[in-house]
Amino acid sequence: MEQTFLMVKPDGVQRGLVGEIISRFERRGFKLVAAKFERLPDARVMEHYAEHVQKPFFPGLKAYITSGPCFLMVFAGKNIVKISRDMIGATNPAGAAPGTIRGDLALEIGMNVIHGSDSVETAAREIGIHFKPEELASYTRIDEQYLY
Ligand code: FUP
Repeated sequence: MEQTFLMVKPDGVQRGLVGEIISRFERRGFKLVAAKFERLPDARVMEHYAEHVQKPFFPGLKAYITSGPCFLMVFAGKNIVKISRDMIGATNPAGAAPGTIRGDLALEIGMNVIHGSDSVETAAREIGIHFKPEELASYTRIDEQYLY
């Protein structure tokens, strides 16, 4: 089954949104296969955001993402990469559709609550950056027969 990397950013953790966000993905039918709570080390931030390291917004992004603990997750399910990106909404919450996580819970691009992988290839890369293979659980959701 396809997997993706999702992360509640420090603003989401500090606003008490972790449960709400997990709940949206669980209720949609996706399976939580890994989760942990940690403050990201600088080296991991550089690796995760390698494509943005030279951008003018990177120093602010790095300060924000390391300002407190993040809640890191791997979720699995059919077409999860595309569907989770749709559920998260536009990068800039000002333009994110109502009903999306950012469209319902955020206002600013610099505090956009959640990260989600943008392709299947990126998801594999990001899961590998943040989780060891043995941290991913294997189990059956009791409602799987009603989802697929
Ligand atoms: P996304 O895939 O939605 O996380 O968006 P990007 O990879 O384009 O950007 C990563 C993070 O950088 C965003 F979540 C917010 C931040 N960012 C800014 O702060 N300013 C920008 O102009 C672009 C991105």
